[in-house]
Amino acid sequence: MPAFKTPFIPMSEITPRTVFLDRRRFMAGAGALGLAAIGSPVLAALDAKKSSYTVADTLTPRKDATTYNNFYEFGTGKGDPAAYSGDFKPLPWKIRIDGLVAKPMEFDVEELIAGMPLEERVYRFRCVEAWSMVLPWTGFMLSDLLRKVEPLGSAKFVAFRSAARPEEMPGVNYPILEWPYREGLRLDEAMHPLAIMAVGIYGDRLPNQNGAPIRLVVPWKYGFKSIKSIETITFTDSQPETSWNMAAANEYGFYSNVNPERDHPRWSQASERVLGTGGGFFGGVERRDTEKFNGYGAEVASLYAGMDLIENY
Ligand SMILES: Nc1nc2c(c(=O)[nH]1)N[C@H]1C(S)=C(S)[C@@H](COP(=O)(O)O)O[C@H]1N2
Ligand SMILES: [Mo]
Repeated sequence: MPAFKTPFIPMSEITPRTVFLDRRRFMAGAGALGLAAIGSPVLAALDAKKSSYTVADTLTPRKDATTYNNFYEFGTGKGDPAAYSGDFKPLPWKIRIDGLVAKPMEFDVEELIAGMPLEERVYRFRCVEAWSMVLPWTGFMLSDLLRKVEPLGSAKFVAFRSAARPEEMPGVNYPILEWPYREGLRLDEAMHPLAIMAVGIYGDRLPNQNGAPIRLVVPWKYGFKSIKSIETITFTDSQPETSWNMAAANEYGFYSNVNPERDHPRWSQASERVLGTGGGFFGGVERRDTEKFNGYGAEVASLYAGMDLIENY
C-alpha cells in the first residue's frame, strides 16, 4: 500500500487548489487501483430478483462507480477509497440494531444476505457536490430489517454508524469528520420501500470503496445520507446527530432531500454532472437538470406534506 497522506479537505471545499491536489494524488494512487480491486474476498455473485423499482437511464460504467468515490474513512480524494481500502476487512461482519426496540439484535451479515429476499434495483444517485450516477444495486428493503427488532412506539428516528478502524481505514486517523461517520433518518423515511440496505452493485458484492459489506441507499436524498459499512443502527426518540451536519450545519441539513430549488450556499443545485462522461475530478462533463427528490417525488413527496423544504434542507 502506498504511503497514505490526506490533506484537510472538507467535501464542500471545491476550489482550484483542491482540484490540483486531487489530480496529483489520483495519479499517485492509480498504480494501487488494481491491487485494491482484488483485495476483497472472492464471493459468489448475488442471486437477486429484478425489481420493478428501476429507471431507464444509462447505467454509470462500473469503472467510474468504483474509482470515483466519497468515503472519507479512506481519504478525501475521489481515488483514495479505491487506492487505500485494500486492507479493510468487510468479513466477518456484525451489524447491531438497538435503542428503542423490543428485541435488540445482532446479525451476521453473511447470514442476513442468505436470509433476506434480495432484489436488484436501478436507482439514480445524486451527490450534494452536483454529480450523479445510475447504478444497479442489490439489496433488501431497510424496513424488512428494521421490523425484525420490533420498534417501540416511542421510536421516532433511526441513527446509523459506520465502522471506524484506524488500522484498516487510514482516513479516520485525521479529524476530517466526527468518526464514526454517522447518519440518520426519520422513522417514516427509514420505513419507506425505496430505502434499501445494499450489499452489491452490478450483481457482485460491494467493493470496499462502495461501502462493503452493507450500506444504506436512500435515492431521493443527497448521497452523503447513504452511509457505508454500517455497524450499528439505533432507534431514538430525538433527531440524531449526523457527521456532515456537525461539520457544516448551514450547508448539510438533516433532511438533505435532493432539491434543485435550494442551492448549496456555495454552488447551484439546479443541474448535475453525469458521472462517466469525462471531466476528471468534476465527475462528468455532460449535464442534466436535477429533479426534485431526485425524480422520486411521486413516491416520497407525501412524507414531507406541509413541510417547508427550503427551511428544512
Ligand atoms: N461512512 C461513509 N459513508 C459515506 C461517505 C463517507 O465518507 N463515509 N460518503 C457519502 C457520500 S458524500 C456519497 S456521494 C456516497 C458515495 O457512494 P459511492 O462511493 O458508492 O458512490 O457515499 C456516502 N456514504
Ligand atoms: Mo456525496
